[in-house]
Amino acid sequence: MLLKIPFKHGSMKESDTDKAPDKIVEMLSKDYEKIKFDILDVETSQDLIENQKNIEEAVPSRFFVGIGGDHSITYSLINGTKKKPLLVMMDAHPDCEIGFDNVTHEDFVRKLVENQIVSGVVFIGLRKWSNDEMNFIKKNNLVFFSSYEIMQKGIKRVTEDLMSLLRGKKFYLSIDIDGVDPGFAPGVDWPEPGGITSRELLYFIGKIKKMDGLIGADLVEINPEKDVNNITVKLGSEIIKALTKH
Ligand SMILES: [Mn+2]
Repeated sequence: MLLKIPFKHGSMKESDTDKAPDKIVEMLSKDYEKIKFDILDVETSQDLIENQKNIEEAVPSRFFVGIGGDHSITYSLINGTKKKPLLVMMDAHPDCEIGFDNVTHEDFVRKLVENQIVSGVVFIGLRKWSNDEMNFIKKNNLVFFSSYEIMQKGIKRVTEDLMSLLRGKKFYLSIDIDGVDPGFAPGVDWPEPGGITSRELLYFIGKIKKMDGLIGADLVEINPEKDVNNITVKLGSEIIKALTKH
């Protein structure tokens, strides 16, 4: 089941990530594989509290994939599962900043940990963080595989290491498209050079998807207005296919 969540007000600057769900679903409908998806349009609101409530209530008990929108929606999606999973997050940034009252795409991971909505966090592909964020990661024993470590060990080895860490656990997979190198995914608001390739990401998802503990997933932060030749939207549609493949 796909949940379209065109919400962008968890972003700290003007953004067009709200246009991504329609673009990705349109791309999927043109795909020669002609896969049929069960799609739910989640009603979004500029009232942040109401918006969170709408997302939480839309979360089904079976496996789902949320399509954002900015990364703040992950907070409500995980809260809506009521399963306190481990969060596995592909991202260039850890999104653990301090200092916002509302849940934003810069601090939602800190809030997920502090409010005990997740049992822990494993970051994949990190390469840009502040001192506050790294202090928080260390203090809370959050695990991370930086993009540098992925280069050194190779995606296969890192995926195997992650899978042994996840065995027997309930987990949720969140994919911020900026975890991928902007050369492969240019349609983002915060490009960070030095990321993994789109091939590495699709390999990673293919392996992780087969694990029993995966309860839900999301794909966020694609900005179609900044895309080049639909590369990022197309990658987004391949990610959705990989996440929903049986
Ligand atoms: Mn993010």
